[in-house]
Amino acid sequence: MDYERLKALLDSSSRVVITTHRSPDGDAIGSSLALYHILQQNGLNVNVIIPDADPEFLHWMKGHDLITVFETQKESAEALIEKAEVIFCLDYNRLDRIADMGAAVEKASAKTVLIDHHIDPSPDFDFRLSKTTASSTAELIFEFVDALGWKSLINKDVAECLYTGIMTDTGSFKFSSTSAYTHRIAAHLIEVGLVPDQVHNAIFDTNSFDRLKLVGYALSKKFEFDATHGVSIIGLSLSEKNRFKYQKGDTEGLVNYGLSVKGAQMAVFLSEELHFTKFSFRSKGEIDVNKIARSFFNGGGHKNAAGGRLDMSLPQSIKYLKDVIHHKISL
Ligand SMILES: [Mn+2]
Repeated sequence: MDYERLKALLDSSSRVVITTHRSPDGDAIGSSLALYHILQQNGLNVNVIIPDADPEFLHWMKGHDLITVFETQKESAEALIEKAEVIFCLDYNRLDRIADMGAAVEKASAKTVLIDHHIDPSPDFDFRLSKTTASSTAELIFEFVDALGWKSLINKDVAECLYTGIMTDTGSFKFSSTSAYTHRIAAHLIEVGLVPDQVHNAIFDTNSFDRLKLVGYALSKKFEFDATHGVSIIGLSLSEKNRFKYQKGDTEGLVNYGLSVKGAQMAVFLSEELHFTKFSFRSKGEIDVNKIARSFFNGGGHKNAAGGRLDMSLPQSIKYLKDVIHHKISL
């Protein structure tokens, strides 16, 4: 990342758009809003645009009410993208991953800035801060803000956004991507006024009764463990989700239960939608689910956490998944 050149560009620009990936998670929203507050404090006209709505447990973050949703506010989103001079792309690294919104960004005349920690970034960005070793994009936003000399602008609101990103992407500081630097950032965020348990409660202790029943149902009725291969599979159909009044985010983290079984090396969660099924993969150690998701499930992500999607029903998807596990990969 050429910080000098980027700083000059930001100094001479006024309109900035921040974008992130589809089905935005804590890191996507936390990183976007943190950067939003920092750039706004620098006098820029900033808009955050997300491809589709994010789960309710993220809505408390400061600035959230100003986010534009591409799917439901297409015209205004496209106008903002078209007029932007700089477009930030956070927590994803290929424009084709964000469908229609990616096409709009590609068409725009703005310079693009990638800040991301996923494997294999596309070269089509004007500036890139891409580190696969970073725990989260939020961690990279901190690094970016620090490098530009704006660390003193990180106030409590910004700290809450960054902490949310780091905490959710590290499984509360437990994944192997958590480094000494990750903890140093957390320490700094606490020093500027962040209260960790407040953020933790806002993210994790807001379960609806229906959500917990859905999780209980998934674990007791829809959970298979293949001890031979060390694979956990949990799949929910669309009608099952509807039965428990499914809301976006309700199945977040379910895949981690699969990986917590003794002897599990890989866990897969399948969630059926109207015309396709979404896959979440988690693995331990050397098992590379990014590669598996890329090769067989139209997806990708990180070595130990990835996603994918197939135009199949849940039963077809489970059958296909088992065929891959039994015949196409070695576990
Ligand atoms: Mn992330």
